[in-house]
Amino acid sequence: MKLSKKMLGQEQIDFYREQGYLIVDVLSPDEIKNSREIIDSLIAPKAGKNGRDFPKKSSSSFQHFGDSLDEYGRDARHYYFHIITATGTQALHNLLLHQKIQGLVEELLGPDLILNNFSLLAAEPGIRYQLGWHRDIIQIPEREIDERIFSPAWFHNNLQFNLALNEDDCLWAVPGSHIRPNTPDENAAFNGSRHYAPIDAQMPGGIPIPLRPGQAAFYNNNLIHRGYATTLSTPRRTIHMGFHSGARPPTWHFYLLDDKKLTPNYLDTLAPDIRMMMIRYLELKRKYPRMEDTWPKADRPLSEVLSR
Ligand SMILES: O=C(O)CCC(=O)C(=O)O
Repeated sequence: MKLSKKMLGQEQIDFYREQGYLIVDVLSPDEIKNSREIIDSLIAPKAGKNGRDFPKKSSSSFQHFGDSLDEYGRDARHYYFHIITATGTQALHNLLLHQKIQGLVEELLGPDLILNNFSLLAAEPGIRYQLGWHRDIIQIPEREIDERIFSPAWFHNNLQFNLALNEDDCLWAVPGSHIRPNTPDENAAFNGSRHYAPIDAQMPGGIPIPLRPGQAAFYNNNLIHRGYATTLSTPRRTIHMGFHSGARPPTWHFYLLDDKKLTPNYLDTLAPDIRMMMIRYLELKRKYPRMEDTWPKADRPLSEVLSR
């Protein structure tokens, strides 16, 4: 499925390993226009023209539950849609088979990609978006977070990326933080939480990762990162995807995709390649049914989790 030619130089791969993120030009102008039109047909008619037109003020939603497409624009907030099984989104499935995307993810992560997240991040101009600084370890109970997963010894079998269809400067990150535990200053900013820092926390070393239309920021989601914009000036239309390599056991992110929605009726609506992708997901879910087994336990060697 991927291009046979390598797309990344060693310098870019080293940058990704050391800094935890990498920005790459991915989509052509036609692909950007096409995806934007599909998304606008799904959500724009229901949105206010401008953040001030929204009926009520509200901050961002809790991303992991996901919003429903037909609710877009009800509140003055940023929306997070899980779109793989949402009605009417099939026209966007070409992005799941995009050769350059597949090739880049394989070069950064490994072979035999399994999708675990296909979402849309959207908001209108005028919206304030504030998601606290975090690592994507929300699924792990705070007392079970083992800092060995923030080290080069841990192969983090997950990669996620933001693919911007408009200018997007909402993603922020602390480069290099994915392979080391929090510093004392970062712990102070987290203010006692091992999940989310308070919304107004100043995170030392945090930088914006701005994207132009068509660019993707690939990132290791053990990185300390956040979504943040004081006031959006451009509509946010960003595709967000996560993969892991089927060559190794999955991480807790694998369970973000709701397999209960992958019913035989739903699978029948899919093009053959996408159906196969979902069937591979279901097969792996049968092999690794329990999310709680995916993170190391403090009293056990890392190899026990890695060699499952
Ligand atoms: O780009 C964003 O809004 C941040 C997304 C994020 O923090 C996440 O998916 O974990």
